Amino acid sequence: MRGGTSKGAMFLASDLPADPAARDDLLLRIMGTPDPRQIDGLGGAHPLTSKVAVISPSPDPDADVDYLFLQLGVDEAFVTDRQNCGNILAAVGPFAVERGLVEAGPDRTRVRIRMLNTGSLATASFATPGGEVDYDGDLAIDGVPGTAGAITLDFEGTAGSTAGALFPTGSVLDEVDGIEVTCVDNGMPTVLLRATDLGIAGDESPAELEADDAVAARVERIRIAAARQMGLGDVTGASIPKMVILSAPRRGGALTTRSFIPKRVHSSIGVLGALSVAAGALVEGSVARDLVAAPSPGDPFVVEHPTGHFDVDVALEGSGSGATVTRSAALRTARLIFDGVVFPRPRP
Ligand code: NQM
Repeated sequence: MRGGTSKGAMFLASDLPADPAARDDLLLRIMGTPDPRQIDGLGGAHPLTSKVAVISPSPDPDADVDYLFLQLGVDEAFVTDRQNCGNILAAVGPFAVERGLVEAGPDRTRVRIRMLNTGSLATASFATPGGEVDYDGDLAIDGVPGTAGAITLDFEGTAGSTAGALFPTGSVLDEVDGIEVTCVDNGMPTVLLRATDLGIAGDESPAELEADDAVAARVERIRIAAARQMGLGDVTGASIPKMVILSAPRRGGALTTRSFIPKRVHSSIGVLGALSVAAGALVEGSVARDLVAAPSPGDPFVVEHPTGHFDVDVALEGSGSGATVTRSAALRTARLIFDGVVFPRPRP
């Protein structure tokens, strides 16, 4: 399924081995990892298309289904549950209906999703006329051609869900490797930094940024150091925290962003990444203070990214590192692309 601006393989937990090592070995062979082209599997040769969701009925009375997100490497043989994915999340509600885990309503269906990677909750709501998921609609999201049916995602408990606090260093502004950063976790541990502090404009294309070895090395150095301050330990080889480079908005939004996730540069921005950017930029005194064009209360926070913009609805209460998140929501679309039997590559 496509979920937002990502694409992944969706599985019922009951169809996979219960043992995580056996499950991960199978998933690597299904997706064609390790191989830069993932030529012998379902993966699309980019981290954004090398994703898996594992879904099961939830034992939690607050949720209908459990969603475990797994990020697979492309050319490196790893499977990690250390990060969540809010784009693939958009496909979880429709998948739960398709597989009969949730009964669809006659017009719309709400699916409460426990996100096992972080323990936080999301409620997805989407059209199900006649009790069937309607993927069609008129919502365009940048990074995906055409339009599709809107899926609303409302989040609860995202603040600090991986790093323990919304501002995990205890401050909204820190200095790392000689430059100011803001470390924030509103569902995705994220380090915000200013493009000018890296000597770049901030609206470079993902390909230009990936080709700039000096910037990539500096960003990685800052990531490793900032992660320690965030209590994440040694993140060498880990896919969190994400690094988001900020500059002033170019097209009427709140900020321009370029996200290192963390090696490749995102062609748009993650959902939880964007919720974290908004929280970090809305708090007074963060690294975004002289860049952000903050929206009026009630208006969406418009995150500009390489292929357009992503509007999120984030509200904070309180100030400084004691601020709390009172609302986190976003609109996405998803699509069922293929339903069938996959034949994993045999073990070597
Ligand atoms: O932040 C990519 C994506 C993501 C994550 C990544 C995501 C999110 O866009 O919620 O969706 O940052 O690895 O798929």
